[in-house]
Amino acid sequence: MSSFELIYFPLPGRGESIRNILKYANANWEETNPDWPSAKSQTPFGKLPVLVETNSRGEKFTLTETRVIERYLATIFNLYPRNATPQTIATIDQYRDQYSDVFDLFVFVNYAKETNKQQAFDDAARNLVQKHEEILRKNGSNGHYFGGSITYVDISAYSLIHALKQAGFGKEFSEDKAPELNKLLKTVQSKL
Ligand SMILES: N[C@@H](CCC(=O)N[C@@H](CS)C(=O)NCC(=O)O)C(=O)O
Repeated sequence: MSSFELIYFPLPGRGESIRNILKYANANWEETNPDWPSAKSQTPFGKLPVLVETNSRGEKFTLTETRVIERYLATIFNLYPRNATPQTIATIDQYRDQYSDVFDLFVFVNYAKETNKQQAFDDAARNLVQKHEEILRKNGSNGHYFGGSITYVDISAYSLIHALKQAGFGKEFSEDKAPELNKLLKTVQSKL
């Protein structure tokens, strides 16, 4: 049985989906908030989050890149559908990656204070909501992206939308504009 250390800043950001996947999977994990930037040179690529897995023999496996970490955890904790085809896996990853476009723009506006990117954020968020509402409706309006149970994209979407709402960037994700996504938020929240 492995244990996990998530190294990240003490804020939702890119770490929240990893936290929630570990939490949902009932993993043995802890979080470390390093001194930054002094700890930067000790990370593999100078960026956070970093995940360190220690297996039962004490061997360590270190991984960085948010979405790669999410997919790795989804693979080992069965958060892809059972017997998923490569096409299903790619489709689920595709839904997840679309959030990155929106989240990167959020980072520019909220942290780098590039306010000229606000319009691009609003447009990307509106576009994502429109497309993803349709995907969720086609799956039966059951609060999941795929089938009738949680896959990791449900948890990632929940975590990222939650982080956007908390930071005051939730306008496009309101109940009236995004009823299906809000159903997903409630579904995931009830299972965490
Ligand atoms: N492509 C990377 C980007 C990671 C990233 O930009 N992390 C930020 C925090 S959210 C960071 O480490 N910033 C501190 C720095 O660059 O010194 C990922 O998705 O994980």
